[in-house]
Amino acid sequence: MPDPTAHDSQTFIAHVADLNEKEVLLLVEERLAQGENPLVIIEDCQEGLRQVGERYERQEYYLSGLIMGGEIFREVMELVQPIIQEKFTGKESGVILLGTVQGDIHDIGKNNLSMLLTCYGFSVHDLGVDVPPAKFLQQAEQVRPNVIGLSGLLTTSYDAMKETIDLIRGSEDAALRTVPIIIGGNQLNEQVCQYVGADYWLTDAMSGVRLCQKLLHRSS
Ligand code: B12
Repeated sequence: MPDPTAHDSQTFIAHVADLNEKEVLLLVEERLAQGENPLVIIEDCQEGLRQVGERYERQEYYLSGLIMGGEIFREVMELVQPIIQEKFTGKESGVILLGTVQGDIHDIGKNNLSMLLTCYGFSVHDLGVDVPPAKFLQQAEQVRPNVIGLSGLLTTSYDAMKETIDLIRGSEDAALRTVPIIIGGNQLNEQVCQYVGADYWLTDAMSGVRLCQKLLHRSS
């Protein structure tokens, strides 16, 4: 049977890719009013931004297009966040250390993950963007997280991820030598995961929440 929301999704994604801010926000309001899952709206927005990125690569958009895309996503998040906070709750008790690696300032996806983890009850230490490997290590030693999440969207971020993970794995603190490390970002794959020495790689935030839940229940 055809999915009745498929048409809405396609129109919405096209408006995000075309950077039609007004239409995007109107459609978000409509979709929320129809009771649609806010996570699906975020997924569609992510796909729209992926297409913005492709247009930038083809030189159909300039840097301003990426900036505008980011701004539209921020505005969409303002609309969906209250509903997510109401709908998705939990009583998890683990500590997650999170940050975007050195040289990379993309934080929309990381912030999204941070918000979802917080909704589920995790205690999130978010170090922000452009985080040097030494700062990750120092904070990890201080916070003693159950899971570490590194975000990165640039291909040049892989070396920063590797450096960060090498440093954490070489720590004198035995717990940090085995703490689960997840890398996240749109462009990742198994090869990158192996290259940087992470335990897991993911391309969406909700899977990140589920994985943290699984890892914590396994260790408790
Ligand atoms: C918006 C955007 C920007 C904005 C970022 C604003 C911000 N505050 O983040 C601005 C304008 C600043 C920007 C700058 C640049 N950008 Co940019 N940007 C994008 C764009 C269009 C969307 C990114 C985004 O926010 N997506 C939406 C979010 C929700 O998706 P996400 O980040 O993937 O996150 C999801 C998952 O990946 C996951 N996740 C993310 N992190 C983590 C972490 C963990 C632990 C887990 C579990 C999950 C997880 O959860 C999220 C939600 O489900 C992408 C295109 C794309 N394909 O993604 C290009 C893109 C990433 N940018 C790119 C480039 C080239 C740049 C610049 C170098 C441009 C320039 N010439 O200056 C600079 C780099 C600046 C820097 N040093 O970091 C390229 C990278 C190419 C490459 N191979 O390296 C891309 C792919 C565009 C393209 N196709 O060419 N960019």
